[in-house]
Amino acid sequence: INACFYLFILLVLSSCGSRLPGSEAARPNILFIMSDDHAAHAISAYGGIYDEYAPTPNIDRLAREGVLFRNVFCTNAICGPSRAAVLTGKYSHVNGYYKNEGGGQFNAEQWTFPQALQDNGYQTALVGKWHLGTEPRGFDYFKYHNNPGQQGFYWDPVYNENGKEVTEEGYATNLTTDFALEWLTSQRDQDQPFAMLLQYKAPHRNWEPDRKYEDLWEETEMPYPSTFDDDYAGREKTAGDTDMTMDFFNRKDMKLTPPEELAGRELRRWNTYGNKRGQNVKPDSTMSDAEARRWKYQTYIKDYLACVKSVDDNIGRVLQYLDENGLAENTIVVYTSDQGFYLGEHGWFDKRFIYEESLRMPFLVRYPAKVKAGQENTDIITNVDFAPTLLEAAGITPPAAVQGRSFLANLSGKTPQDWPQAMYYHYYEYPFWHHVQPHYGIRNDRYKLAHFYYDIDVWEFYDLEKDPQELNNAIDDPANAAIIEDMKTELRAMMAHYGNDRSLEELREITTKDFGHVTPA
Ligand code: SGN
Ligand code: CA
Repeated sequence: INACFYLFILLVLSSCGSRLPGSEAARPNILFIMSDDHAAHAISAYGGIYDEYAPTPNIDRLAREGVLFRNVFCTNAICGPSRAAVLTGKYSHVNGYYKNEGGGQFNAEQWTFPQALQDNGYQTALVGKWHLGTEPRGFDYFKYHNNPGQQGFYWDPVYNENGKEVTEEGYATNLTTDFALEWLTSQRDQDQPFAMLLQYKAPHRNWEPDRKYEDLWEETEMPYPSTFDDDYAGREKTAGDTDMTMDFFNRKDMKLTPPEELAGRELRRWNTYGNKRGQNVKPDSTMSDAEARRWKYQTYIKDYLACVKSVDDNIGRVLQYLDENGLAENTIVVYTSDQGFYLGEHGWFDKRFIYEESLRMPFLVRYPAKVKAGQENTDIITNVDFAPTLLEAAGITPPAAVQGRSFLANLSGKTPQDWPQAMYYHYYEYPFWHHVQPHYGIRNDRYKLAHFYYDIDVWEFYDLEKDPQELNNAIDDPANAAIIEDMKTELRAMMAHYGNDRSLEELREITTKDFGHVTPA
């Protein structure tokens, strides 16, 4: 009887072991899913003009079962810099990775949150897009897109798998998920908590859908955003002078078929260089410019949303895997994207600007063990806050040099009294790609102030309550003078606080400088 009793006690203890606070087993798993260029307004849980055509039921499930964040913003809305900020919890001017083009390589010696998790007993893995040049550190396993430039291929992608180059056959979004699930199933140490970065190439340019989704909306005309025909009045030198309009889609983006006689170098040129400044790719020469513009938008948005559909399907696979393996309860699932994106708003594609569509990152968290389902949060949060938050959930204190702040309490509706009311933004890359002037700025819950400074000197101010689409630069409106003055002061204070109160001359040098290559460690 005694032996039976002890066995019984032992069984009870081991079965509730995973819930004992503070014990090793209670630490949550972390599944950080990040796609590339996925705008919040292309997720049905956020609401947008595409919801009825292209819903995202699996991402929406995270909103239903967790928290949807409305005001998560990117501190520098471009791929590599955003990823570096996420990993280090620090702004570009501190982590050193300012730009993609001429940005050099990420200094992999520096502190990152996956490294901290690994040092603290987590099993760590990275699958999919990395895009930082240097070899990832702090991962027990990695398999990342490794074609030149590390943007990743949609079809038959090349990966670096723990130092070995492999080409895999198939569609990247599906494959990346396969590899993630394989590692979760059979390669990790099941006795330790895991932290996985699952990072999709999709829906990045040039928006190649899976075969089964290629003709999904052939018969449909997708709706146009209300600012599609923006004439940039009052913003001629900023919004009005970019390489982000429909004119800058190339033939490959538009999936045009090359003439049969082309081969070799000619063929490659035809595909890639269809978008010299001002050149207008058209499917046939009889189309008017206005018709061509609409045709291009339709081609673009359908391909983009089809790529998103595969991302959503694959998130469904991952969530099902967690369900079937008893992992859902104690795993923190995050879904986000490296920045937002323009889906025809202001007549654009791409990102970079402090304006809403690219500034906002989708951000959803599900953590059933500790976080109530079905919440929405509107606190102003940025991508440097992710690292400290995930670490706090894992019971790890980040070093003081980390600039972000944990919003773990905010997940349960307990936003600290002194939570920041505004965020600081800074974009540096120019003129490639897309010709967006470097600028910095501040956004609070109602207003936005930005200074574009590279070869222009333009301030912009938007009252998001009166002008949510940011069509009216109200910098000279005397009614705003006092608010603008206050915000300039606050912006300067924030730049000093984060350690970026450099002169314009010094800032311009960052844009001009080719950071070259940091020798991989
Ligand atoms: C490529 C794209 C650009 C895109 C950058 C940055 N050109 O250079 O359109 O802005 O990536 O994207 S492409 O013709 O090669 O597709 S990011 O996601 O890495 O920031
Ligand atoms: Ca991106």
